[in-house]
Amino acid sequence: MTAINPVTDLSKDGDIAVVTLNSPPVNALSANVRDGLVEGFRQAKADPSVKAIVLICDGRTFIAGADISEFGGQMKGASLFDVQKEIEESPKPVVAAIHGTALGGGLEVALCAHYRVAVPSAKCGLPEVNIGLLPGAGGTQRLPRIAGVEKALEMVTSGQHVPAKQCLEMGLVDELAPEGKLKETAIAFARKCVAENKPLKKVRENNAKLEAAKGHPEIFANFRKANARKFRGFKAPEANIQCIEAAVNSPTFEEGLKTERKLFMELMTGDQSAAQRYAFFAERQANKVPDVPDDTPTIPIKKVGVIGAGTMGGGIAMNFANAGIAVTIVEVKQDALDRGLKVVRGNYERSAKGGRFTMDDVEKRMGLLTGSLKLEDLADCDLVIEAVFERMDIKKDVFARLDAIVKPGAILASNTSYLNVDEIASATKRPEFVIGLHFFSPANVMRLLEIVRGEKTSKEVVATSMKLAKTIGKVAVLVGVCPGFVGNRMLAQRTREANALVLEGAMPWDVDRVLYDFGFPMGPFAMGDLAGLDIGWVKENSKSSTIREVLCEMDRRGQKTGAGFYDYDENRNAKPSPVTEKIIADFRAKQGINPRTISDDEILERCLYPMVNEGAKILEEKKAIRASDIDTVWLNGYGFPVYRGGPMYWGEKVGLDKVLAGMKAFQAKMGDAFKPSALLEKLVAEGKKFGDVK
Ligand code: 3H9
Repeated sequence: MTAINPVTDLSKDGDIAVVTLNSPPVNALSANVRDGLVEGFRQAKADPSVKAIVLICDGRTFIAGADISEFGGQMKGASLFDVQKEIEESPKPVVAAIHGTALGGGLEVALCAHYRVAVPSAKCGLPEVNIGLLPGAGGTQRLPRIAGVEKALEMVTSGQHVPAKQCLEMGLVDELAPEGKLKETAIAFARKCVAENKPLKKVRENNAKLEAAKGHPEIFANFRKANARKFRGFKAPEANIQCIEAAVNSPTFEEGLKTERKLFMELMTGDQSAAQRYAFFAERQANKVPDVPDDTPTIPIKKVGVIGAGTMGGGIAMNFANAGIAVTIVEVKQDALDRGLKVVRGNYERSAKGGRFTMDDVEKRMGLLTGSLKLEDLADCDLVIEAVFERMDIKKDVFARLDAIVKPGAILASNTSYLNVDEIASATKRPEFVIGLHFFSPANVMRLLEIVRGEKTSKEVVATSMKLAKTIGKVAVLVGVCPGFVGNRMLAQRTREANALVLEGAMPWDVDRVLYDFGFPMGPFAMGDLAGLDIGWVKENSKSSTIREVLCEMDRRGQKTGAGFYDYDENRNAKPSPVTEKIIADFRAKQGINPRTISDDEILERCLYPMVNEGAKILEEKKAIRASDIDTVWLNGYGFPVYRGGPMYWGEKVGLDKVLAGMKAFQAKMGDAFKPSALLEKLVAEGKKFGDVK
């Protein structure tokens, strides 16, 4: 074995050379990796005793892509194209051996090998679109040549990781290796190439699948149309489509590559990709808790209890069953329990019908769920999560009872979205085992989990919760105890301003349109209609004191009643409502408000600047570890457009000085709801950014 450089080795198995990469954590194509590959292949090719070459990776995965952290900086060493040329033009057959994931630049390297062998658990994909990019090393030109135009369009615009078996079917992989036997299988395959004198297949020369799409521009038109909603606001999907179009319509492979290069550079230097790359690293950074090191002991979680079988409780339970963890769901009444389990089954069956898993899997998952009417049945759980009514006295009562029932050493968690976790913990004799696990609705779908660390929560319980979040596929963000935590606390600012704007002269659909155009999936009023305007509304106490109350009193309770802020047709399409308009006009008149014209800019600034300001307060009070954690909350739980990076990132893009000046101007006109946070003032005075806050 020869060490080519610190991350690359060259060894031989008879007449087969093996180039092995070992660059943890994911063998990303950093300068060292690129240099090692070029040199490794040069030496293997120069050795006359070598007849074929295998490229394989150590560690948990094949190459997971270009090194994203290098983007935007000065590139050093060999280029990715140099690497590809060494491989593709090799006069000796090259076999790529894939395990883990071959992603982005990693798959683009593998596509330059003459053959590919993979273990069944491996996955291949071009996920660049998720960081606002396109595959910039020939991926958009080679993939349609091997997988066909339709499949390629789907893969590059979704970024999906395709399982090896499907890759085999579409020709992306030539042979499957038994699990754990990748290296020997790839070497045997290479030997077969030599023995049978197999051709040195170059994907770039294979045009048959492109020919089939030539003269059919409707393939692209239809694809664009079918995905218009999904791609709204994003630049990268369209650029990816244009590259595949170029693969079909360019006279040569090289011409197609030129289009790919041009569009790649446009995206790479653009704002959207910068924001999406930031979001990628922010999400991973959120896993790191400075005073809870990686080696903190964790509590094994084998059995989970969930209290409440409503939408929230059922959704929470599904997360654990999906991960193979047994769950006991406790309800007060049998019919509520039956109803809850029926909804869960219905959700699973829908997923199975959609092809996400088999009916066997439905039964497996349902088999992990046990219903009960007795809290006592939670005694041997390792973690119990309550999702009961959001009232402190009820929560405290449940926790006191749980404390007496559930075995010592088990974690007691609250799904509260707002209440004081320390006060809840005070109802128990084990406050160090109490934590907030704030799931977002629908809990089986939404990726965000706010983990609320109480004053006394132990490090083990924090570490266990963070690890568990990963097991159940959630993006976890650790937050501190304060009303509404990070997400809802900032949302309250936006909600207040959205309502105030309507009182002052805007219409709900004006506010919604501005926020929708900004990139949110829907505005606050459409959202209210969807969720139901009567959440938290009590008929007996209703005094027509807000427009929302008036709407509820008129039985305009949102989509479910066919009317709320908007009117809805039978397909739930929303239309601005003349009834609501009149309600608003009457309400303003009663309050003596003279409506004024409000600009779109004011709507946006009024809704978003106070959120940035509140985020600054959250940082100041150390209720979030870092600004990027706040962004991660908003990107994954509240539909903040990822191509704008999150509210804190966006605030910096706008300019913190501009946000501060805006807040001051609003404060002068409208009072102290707009009082700038001390941190915002300080950062602007010192010319610093949120990232500088330690
Ligand atoms: C590209 O290839 C462009 C080319 O087409 C053209 C170029 C000209 N770079 O996610 P994890 C780090 S664009 C740098 O927690 P998992 C990550 O930050 C790229 N670092 O693990 C984390 O670091 P830390 C296309 C990377 O097992 C650690 O690795 N490829 C990269 O849950 C572990 O990550 C992609 O977009 C990278 N490419 O998931 C794939 N990837 O420990 C992006 C990871 O310090 N990566 N890191 O926090 C992924 O999707 C997942 O990381 C993966 C593993 C599925 C691979």
